[in-house]
Amino acid sequence: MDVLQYFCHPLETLALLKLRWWGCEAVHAKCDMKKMEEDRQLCYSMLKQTSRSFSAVIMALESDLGYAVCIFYLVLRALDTIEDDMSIPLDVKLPLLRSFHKNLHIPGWNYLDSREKDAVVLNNFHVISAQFRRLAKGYQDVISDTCHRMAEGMVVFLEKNSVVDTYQEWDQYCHYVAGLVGIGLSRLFSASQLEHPAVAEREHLSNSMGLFLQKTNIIRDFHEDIRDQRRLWPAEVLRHTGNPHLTLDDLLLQDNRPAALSCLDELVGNGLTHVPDVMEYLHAIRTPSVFAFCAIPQVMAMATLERCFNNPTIFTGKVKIRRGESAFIINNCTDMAAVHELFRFYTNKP
Ligand code: D9A
Repeated sequence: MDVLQYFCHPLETLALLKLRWWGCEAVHAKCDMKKMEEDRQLCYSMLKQTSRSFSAVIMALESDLGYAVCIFYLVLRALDTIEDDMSIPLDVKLPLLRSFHKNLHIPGWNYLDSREKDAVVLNNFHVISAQFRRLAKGYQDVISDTCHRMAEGMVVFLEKNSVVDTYQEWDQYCHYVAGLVGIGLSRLFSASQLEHPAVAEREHLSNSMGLFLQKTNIIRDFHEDIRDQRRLWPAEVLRHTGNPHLTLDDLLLQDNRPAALSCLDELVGNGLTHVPDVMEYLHAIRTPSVFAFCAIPQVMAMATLERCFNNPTIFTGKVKIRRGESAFIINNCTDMAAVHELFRFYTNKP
């Protein structure tokens, strides 16, 4: 554990201590676990298990919206786990995905054959779906419709061996696995009456909220994904290297580092094209807990993209932002001016 970072970045260390000891509004839980019925407690504990720093921000969401987002997150994690599980053969996976949204309405349905790290949400899916069926009808419709559209999209890409060729296909893939999540969440915000109906209507902005996060994850996780036989960078980027024989796997080779870095920087540039939409989306959010919930992941992604830019570590290992940096971002995503400041900081970082 390189302790040095705590001395080199005193503000971040302060933020870490502040978050650890005093917390902040953005992560101030609005629900008391102790008084909660058992199944609800189990859902919140699965949320903590499956999302690193994000569960606290979800638990800070007010009223029944917080629990609807908790269930939405767990249901999406279950869908994701089926899509990512390379041990599930395609002739089992495709029908599983196609009928996934129906299982939300089948008492007792769960899936016990996954060995993935988040298999807990599939093993206990019967608990999650029982809680889902107790949500307000408006929330249920958004969650099941979103799952249906996402699963249909995942099937399209799995049927063509998950090859992402052009930038247009990259946007399509990211729309299915992340853009639809942004659109679904905006519909939950409006259904809760905490946000204006226009937030749900402007689907293009909600889609960009998903694409900025998903493209950042795909850029950051290149080394790990290639190792796991997932090729999610658009092959079109290779065509700009002038070497027609280059494959995505070749980008890991030391000899191809200059070509690899130019591909990396081009994709970071493509990811940044979504920032104006992200700003316009956040500008329309009125409820402080919803604002923090939406802004924190976007600023984290911006910090991650800055760290990925022209960074050879992308091709040898894992790139991530410091824990202190995450804490600083969680403590300071309070309003639009602060978010503007943070985006300006990362944009202008030497
Ligand atoms: C989100 Cl309900 C995600 N994804 C995230 C997390 O943020 C988005 C999955 C399920 C839900 C929400 C998110 C948050 C707020 C508003 C949003 C939104 O739209 C309006 O989604 C677009 O990454 C996953 C997708 C990108 C596929 C949608 C943030 C999150 N961060 C991880 C860190 C990481 O590196 O994954 O989960 C974490 O903190 O554990």
